[in-house]
Amino acid sequence: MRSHRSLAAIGAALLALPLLAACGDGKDTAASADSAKVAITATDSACDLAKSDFKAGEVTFAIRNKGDRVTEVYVYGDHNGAFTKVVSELENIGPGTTRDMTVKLAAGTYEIACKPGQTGDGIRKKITVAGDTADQKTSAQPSGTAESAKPSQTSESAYDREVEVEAKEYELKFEGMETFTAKAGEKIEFKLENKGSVEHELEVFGPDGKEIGEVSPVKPGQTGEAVITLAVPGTYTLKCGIGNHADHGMKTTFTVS
Ligand SMILES: [Cu+2]
Repeated sequence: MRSHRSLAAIGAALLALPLLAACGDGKDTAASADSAKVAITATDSACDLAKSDFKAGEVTFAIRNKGDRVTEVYVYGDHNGAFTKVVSELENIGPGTTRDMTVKLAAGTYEIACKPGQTGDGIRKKITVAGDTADQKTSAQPSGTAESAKPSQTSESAYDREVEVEAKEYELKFEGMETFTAKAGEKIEFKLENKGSVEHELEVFGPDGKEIGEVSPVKPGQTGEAVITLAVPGTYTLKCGIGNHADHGMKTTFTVS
């Protein structure tokens, strides 16, 4: 599996390089826009930031994946003394590609994580943001309707922590939930990594049996996520709603206390 994947990644990198070179000569790279961006260079073993001290406000990171594996970059804020609160994230950054992530940072300390292979805690770098917290009114943005209208599907919305779930065949199952528990009221990002060869999804049902959110179908090799608030205590169920996957084992439960 692994060797198959890295071959694919190398293939993608080889394909992407000439394309990138072509783009670089073009008009997209307007000097004015680029100078304001902060470069993050991600490889399979490093996560290099162009700088680590920032002023409060909006920051655009230009993330370059120089590794062989697909990567993702997270900005973590402090949650009860640990850097687990996701402030922003950008996933599925292919080898050889550069993508931008814009994030609004209030004063404080954060960790940037590059995650080669899109799994685990990642390679962490601490950053410091100085300045006024007064101009950081995240909840008072001008007519901020878009985010509040669909909180469960906004990938950039903040949440308390995440859980990684892997979908695999055969036999069909979800991995990663074995020790997962939560406290009522926690807002969790469910992240589904499809390590199989067919599409899977992740539906979450509350203790009353009603669906409270889902990760929409994810293609093989991709990841998808949904932020879901676990409002009440009880036993929750995770299910893949595709075909008869749930009946064949792609179903599990977890407890919220
Ligand atoms: Cu499935």
